[in-house]
Amino acid sequence: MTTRRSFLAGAGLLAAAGTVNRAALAALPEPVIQTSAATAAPLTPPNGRPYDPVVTLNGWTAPWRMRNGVKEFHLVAEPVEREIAPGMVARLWGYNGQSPGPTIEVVEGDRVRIFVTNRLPEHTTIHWHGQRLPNGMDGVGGLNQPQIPPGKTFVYEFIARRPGTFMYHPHADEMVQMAMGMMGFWVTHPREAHPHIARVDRDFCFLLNAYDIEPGSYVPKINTMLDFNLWTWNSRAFPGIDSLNVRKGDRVRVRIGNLTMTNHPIHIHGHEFEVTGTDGGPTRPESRWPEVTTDVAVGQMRQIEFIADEEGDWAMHCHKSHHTMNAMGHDVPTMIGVDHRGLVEGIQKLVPDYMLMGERGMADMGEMEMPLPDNTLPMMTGQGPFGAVEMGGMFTVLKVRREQKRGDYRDPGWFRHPKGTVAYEWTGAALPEPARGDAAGASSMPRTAGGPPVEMAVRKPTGHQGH
Ligand SMILES: [Cu+2]
Repeated sequence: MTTRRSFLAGAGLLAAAGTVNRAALAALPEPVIQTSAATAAPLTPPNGRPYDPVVTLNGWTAPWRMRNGVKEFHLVAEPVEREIAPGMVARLWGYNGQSPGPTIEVVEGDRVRIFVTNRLPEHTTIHWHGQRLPNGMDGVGGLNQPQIPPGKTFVYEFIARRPGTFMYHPHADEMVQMAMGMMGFWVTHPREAHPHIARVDRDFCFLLNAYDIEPGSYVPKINTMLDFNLWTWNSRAFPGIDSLNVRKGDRVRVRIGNLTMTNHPIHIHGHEFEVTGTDGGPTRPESRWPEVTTDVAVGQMRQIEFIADEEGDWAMHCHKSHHTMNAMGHDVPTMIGVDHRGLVEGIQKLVPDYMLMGERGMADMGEMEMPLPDNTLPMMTGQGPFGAVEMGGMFTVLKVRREQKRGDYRDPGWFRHPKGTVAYEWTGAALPEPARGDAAGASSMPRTAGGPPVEMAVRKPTGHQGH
């Protein structure tokens, strides 16, 4: 983590010239700027009430300054560079050097003061999604407060009244500012043992977001409503999303918020979980049931919990298959089963790089070295111990290990499967050839005796007869 001391350089010069009230200068906490997209270690609270801190996937928690019993944070809304995955950087808007901004962690009952400095080229606000707070602190520009003009700093102050899972984002020029990546996570920990909030061994959080960035370019298209091409968790796409590394037997919580324009059914392999909370608060235990997929709708947050009792490398992903792909996946025709022998060779005489995609499915694309424009991710990518992992986008791995130490979040590497526990090739007697071909509709629909062969009449659409 780097602290950009130069941020206040302007004010520092003024101070040196003796023209600034030192008390006023001291009143603004120095913003902490993050330049890396790595997952930071959990931030153990240095003061205030104790709590078990969260881990933000490919993110970090904002440090605070305790001042007369108030937790003071400083968020700087500014243009940032975010590595979406190795090989691609996006020019986004965010907070304190990254998109999303830092996670804010406080304790139920804390008085919180957040300084928000606007370094964007247009005005902004911050809305504290899900919080109980005075109406004038809710951050809807024009409705509850004047917009924060570029260059100005506003102060939000309220008591974190309700423990739970929240997020923050602008409520000013929302379509643009959220399409550009302005958002962050907020966790309010319970102040004491809570009947509906378990203590957990690992507590992860991330936001679902999406971008439309043309291959080879850097800035998202901000008018896109549906046709996004980068489906991300905390502005990272697989294989750029870190794995969730846990110890066998851990009680694991994952908090997820959705700031995209569509729903995401989040699926975990090898375990069942329960939804233990939403942005409305902890769910009552009698309302919970086991799931392996939970849908997180637009503007919703879900907090899921499970015991990680199966060792291995377990996929964790959005179950919409288009959301586990990166850019350029949309305009490809379906070519499965189309016979185009000779065609590619013919075209390659004219266009040496030409290749036809998808003749036998699209799995080849995971391994193919295709010429790509600069600053673009392959459609699906990532290497596993058995070869290419044909995924991109909203995909990562839950790594459950017996030998992972308590509090150790480091990646343990690939799982070493015990002998005889991996799917294997059958090498016994071959099966007979399947009987097919002479029955209409294939073997599951044998043709009944008698009757004429089936014929299909195809009629051209009206208006296109052409003669
Ligand atoms: Cu999805």
